[in-house]
Order: sequence, then C-alpha cells, then structure tokens
Amino acid sequence: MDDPRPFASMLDFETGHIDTAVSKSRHLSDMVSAYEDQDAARAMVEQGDPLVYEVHEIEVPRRNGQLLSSTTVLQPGRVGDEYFMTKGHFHVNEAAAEIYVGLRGTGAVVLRTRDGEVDVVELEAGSIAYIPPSWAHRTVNTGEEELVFYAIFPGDAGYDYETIEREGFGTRLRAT
Ligand code: PAN
Ligand code: ZN
Repeated sequence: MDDPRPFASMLDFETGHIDTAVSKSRHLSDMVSAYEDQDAARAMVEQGDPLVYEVHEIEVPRRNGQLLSSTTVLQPGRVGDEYFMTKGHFHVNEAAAEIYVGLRGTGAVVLRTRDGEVDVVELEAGSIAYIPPSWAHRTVNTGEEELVFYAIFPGDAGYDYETIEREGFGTRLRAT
C-alpha cells in the first residue's frame, strides 16, 4: 500500500461508523472458547449466533510510522453471567502502545502482561485509556447499551490472538 495523501474521515460518535472504514464483525461463534461457560455460549450460537462486536478501521499501510485507527462497537449482553467482550490480543510488536477514547456506553479494558500481571481500566464516554507496550488488552461491555470507542495504534502493531486463546486474561468481568 502506498503512503496515503492527507485525508479526513467522518466518525459518527453515536453509531461508531466511519465513512471511509473497512468493517468486520465478530459473532459469538467466532469466540466460544473465550467464555467460561462454553455450553451456554454454544446454546446461544444455536439460537441465532448473536453479533458481539464490529470493528470499523481506517486502512493505512501496516508499517512503522503509520497510525492505524478504528472504532469498536461492542454489544451489550452476557454469556451466563459473563459480559460480552472482545477476543483480546497482545500486539505482535511488543513495543506498540495504544490509546482508546470512549465515545458511548460503559465498560472496561482488561489488561495483562506476559508474566500474568492483570489490571482493569474503566472505559466510558470521555475516557482516554492508555494501553502501554507489552500489555494484552480486551474490552468488556458492562452496561446496557452499546460500548463505542475509538482506538489509535502503530501501523506495525499486529495482532497475537493465540496467546490469549490459550491462556486467557486471568480475570473475568461478571454481572453480580
Ligand atoms: C482494537 C481491537 C478491537 C477488537 O482496535 O482490535 O477492539 O478487538 P480484538 O482485535 O481483540 O478482536 C485494538 O486493540 N487494536 O490494536
Ligand atoms: Zn490492540
């Protein structure tokens, strides 16, 4: 991909849609093993396989020096008592940090290091959450409306989902 010319995209703070973005959807069937109660997750998949989240990304070259950005629209919902969440990942480039700006809804970012240290940062409209290098991150919607946030991260960050699929985050956010 060539270096882009300067440009501006339009972000709708309400829906999270970006006019120039490429979108992808994650349904529950894409992430059954992320939830503790996998029997409950499989039953929900059979009953209609709900949409869990969409990501709308502004595409730029995936190289050092570029900045990727995207909105995530995470649906409210639960599998058993565990809130809907993103898959979560480490960046392949461990030096790559990230910023999340909360636009709508209420939730949290769950983070962990490779050594298993865990942290949780609240995310709501107006929050600016800082994800330091080397911290895996997952967002969780603890509210009753969509959780919408805007993410900015280095073009060469990359996604390591496998470590999280294998090891999880070491903590789960549940309805009490
Ligand atoms: C975010 C995430 C987005 C979806 O843009 O990619 O919220 O979560 P998963 O990628 O874990 O499915 C980000 O952290 N990018 O680096
Ligand atoms: Zn990330």
